[in-house]
Amino acid sequence: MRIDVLTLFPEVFGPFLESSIVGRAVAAGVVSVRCVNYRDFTHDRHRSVDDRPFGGGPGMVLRCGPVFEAVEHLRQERPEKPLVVLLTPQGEVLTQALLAELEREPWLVLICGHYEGFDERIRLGLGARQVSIGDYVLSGGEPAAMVVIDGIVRLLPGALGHEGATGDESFARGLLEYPQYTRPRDFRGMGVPEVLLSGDHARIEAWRREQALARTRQQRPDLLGPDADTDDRKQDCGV
Ligand code: 6GU
Repeated sequence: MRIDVLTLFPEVFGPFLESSIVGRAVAAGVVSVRCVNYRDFTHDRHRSVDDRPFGGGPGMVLRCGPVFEAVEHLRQERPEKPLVVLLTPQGEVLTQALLAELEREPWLVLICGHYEGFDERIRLGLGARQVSIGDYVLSGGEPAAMVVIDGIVRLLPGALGHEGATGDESFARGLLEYPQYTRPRDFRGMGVPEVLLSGDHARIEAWRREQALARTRQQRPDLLGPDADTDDRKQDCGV
């Protein structure tokens, strides 16, 4: 998979792209990520990427020119069309389902915004999909682009090293994860649930399902939907 990131701050992606799962996937050629500074596609003396909004009001708006030219520059390199994603708090909120959809794209161009927003013609003219990472406002789209890249890369075949692991995650099934323990059995007086030491796989499986559901009910009842307490719904969740 190929991901191009259009950003005014390419330097903030360095350590992120070199570390952990993402770093390994990049090194292994599972994904290729390139950062392009769209300020390089300005033609004025001040290299300006923003301007005041028509109609007045506070803040500045990202101009069309540099962003269009940067995307056109990238598109010259390949015959296919990339999926263009604008990172903006106005977008569709990112979920595991959306990550799974994006993972199937061979080529993504992620555009990080700044200032008060994008000129609307960027979205319209580039046919871009808008994505937000949650209901809060960041000063720029770069952290959101890293969230999207991390979430996609770990789904790519060959990225995690233990295939099949991601499909089994409880988020993929609409539930939070069950509690996990590792050695030692006693840590400062805190023990481990007996069932996990029992070696009884059926009991362990049942306990984990029960814990995942109880946790989801307590922390994120919204994931269970409005009928969370009915037996039907429990069956839908696979518990
Ligand atoms: Cl994608 N960008 C910005 N600037 N703020 C956000 C966001 C994106 N998602 C949530 N807040």
